[in-house]
Amino acid sequence: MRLEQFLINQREGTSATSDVQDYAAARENYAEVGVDTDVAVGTVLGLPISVHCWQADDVRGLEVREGPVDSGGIQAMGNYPGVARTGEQIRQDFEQAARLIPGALRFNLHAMYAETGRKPVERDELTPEHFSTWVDWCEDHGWGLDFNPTCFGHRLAADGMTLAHTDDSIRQFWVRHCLAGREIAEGFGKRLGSCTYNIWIPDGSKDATVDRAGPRRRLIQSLDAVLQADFPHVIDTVESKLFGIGLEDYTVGSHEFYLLYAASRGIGICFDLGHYHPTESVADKLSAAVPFVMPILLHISRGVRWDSDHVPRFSDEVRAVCDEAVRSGQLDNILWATDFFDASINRVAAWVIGVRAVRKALLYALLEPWELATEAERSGDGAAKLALQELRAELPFSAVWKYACQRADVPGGLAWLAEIKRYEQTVLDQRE
Ligand code: RNT
Ligand code: ZN
Repeated sequence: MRLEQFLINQREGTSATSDVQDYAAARENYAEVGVDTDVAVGTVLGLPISVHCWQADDVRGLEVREGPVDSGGIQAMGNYPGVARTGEQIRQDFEQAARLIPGALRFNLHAMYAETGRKPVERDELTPEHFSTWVDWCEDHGWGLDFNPTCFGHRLAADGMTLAHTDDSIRQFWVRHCLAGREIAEGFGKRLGSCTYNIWIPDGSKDATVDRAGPRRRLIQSLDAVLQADFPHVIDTVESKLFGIGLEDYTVGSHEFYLLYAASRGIGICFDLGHYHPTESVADKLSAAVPFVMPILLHISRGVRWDSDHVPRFSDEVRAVCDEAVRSGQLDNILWATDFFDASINRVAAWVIGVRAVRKALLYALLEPWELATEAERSGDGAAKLALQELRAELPFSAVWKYACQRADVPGGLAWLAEIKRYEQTVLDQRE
């Protein structure tokens, strides 16, 4: 079958009666293994996923700069047409994506998406007014809003150091920026409930680092200064990283550094799926960290060979993280967010694929016959445990997913892709 015809068929879909019958049968199958599908669907649709704004424009931001665009710290690869260039276009694209993603959403904004009219505004002078359009828009759509300081892509970050900089005036600039950001986050939180404020910095060095302690001491000082004020509506988190391009030898904010910093200061931690050694399991970190550090913010990403920020899929890694989040009974202490930027494919489709994959993996986790498997594990019946894990792949998951999509009033199957194609032709292709 040709792709075009296939997509038309998908849009027309199966009959609603057969979907209802499929779900009824699936619900019985799952009940036999002790799983209540109605509860799982209700839970999964209620879990907010905070979707990053930066997939829309390849992490360019909206800053009005006097000089040339400053690069450094982060890079998106590809030049697929239709990239959003204004706040208006980002909002339009996300509204389109959101129509195709089931369940509760939040939006996740970086400071460099300030809308300052035509005026250049330095990052340490940003105020809540520069983001008022974003907050109003989120409120109108019933989405929460999260925030991040932008400590990259700036002339004062060009040498790869920000909050850990040796030059005190540069370090103070970034402290002021992060403080201004927290105040903005407090405004978002006050208005919409709460706001996660995640600090990631690129700081590191390329080779043969001889002073690893100094930058870490300075980072502690900077973070303490940033976190001093009490902002009750802000959930503070810090995000570690293994390395950056051009900063391969040393990362100031390493995993140990931030995990211990967060534990000692009573703030949250962010685990990004692309920020560890390729065989290291983020899933296993959840139950290890959560007794000491809460909440855990997850940046769901997909590294291919390295921290490449590919679009997440319903992959072993994502499923393992979701399984662990559910199994550990810690869903209340885990915040779900996405973080990827693929500029080589339709960017709205990238959002839809990535966020649907996370939601799908969460539903898959909620449908695990976990009670039976733990009974097998506790009684030492390893074979039964393994067999139950295998049985998951034989249960009618797709009928439940389809039902969840229906309940959320978004298309199941690939019907959404036809929508994206239409949007590409009518909107994205018209952009220069
Ligand atoms: C970078 C971190 C960070 C960024 C965003 C843009 O490696 O993952 O989360 O992707 O802040
Ligand atoms: Zn991240």
